[in-house]
Amino acid sequence: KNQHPCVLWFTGLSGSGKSTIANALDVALYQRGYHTFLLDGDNVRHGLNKDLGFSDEDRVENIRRIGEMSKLFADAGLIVLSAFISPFTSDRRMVRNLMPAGEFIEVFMDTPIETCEDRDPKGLYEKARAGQIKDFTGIDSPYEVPEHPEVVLDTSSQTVDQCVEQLLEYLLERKLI
Ligand code: GGZ
Repeated sequence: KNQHPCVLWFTGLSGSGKSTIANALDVALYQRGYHTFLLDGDNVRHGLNKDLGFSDEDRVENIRRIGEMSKLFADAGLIVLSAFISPFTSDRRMVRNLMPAGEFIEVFMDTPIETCEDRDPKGLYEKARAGQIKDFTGIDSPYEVPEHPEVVLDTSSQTVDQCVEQLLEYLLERKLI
């Protein structure tokens, strides 16, 4: 199956649906015969980046390494799906600039923080509110909203299937798949 390498960069708050949508898109692309690679906290923060925490400095280094790694997998010809909060505009721009024009697709998960906090699948918002976790994104650590994302999704008003459909349409329109 013909495909053009690219990086789909999912950014948004904890609980905004980044991993869920990236995983669902990964499955949808696989079923259509495309070759993909998914990077998320589960396979990166527990391995390569387990020396990093959640200070601003460590987040910058986290995203720098993931950006370089995403580029390597794209160089291998894959459609790369990277799902990290990536709260800083400057870091997202740095990764964008690693890639040829049109091959970095910023996917902003614009799910309201109230929804993310209601979901709170790991109870992290509750702990952050109680002061048991410091530097939690959206509570006492910033999230800089993307200014020109290629795709905007909101999992409080769109189903997983609708989000996947929107992403597939984007990839088809741009002739990446
Ligand atoms: C934000 C945190 C924190 C703090 C632990 N702030 O929802 P999750 O649990 O499964 O995903 C979050 C993940 C964020 O890691 P990233 O590598 O995506 O962050 S960044 O891009 O900012 O480097 C959350 C969990 O780690 N987590 N502590 N203080 N999220």
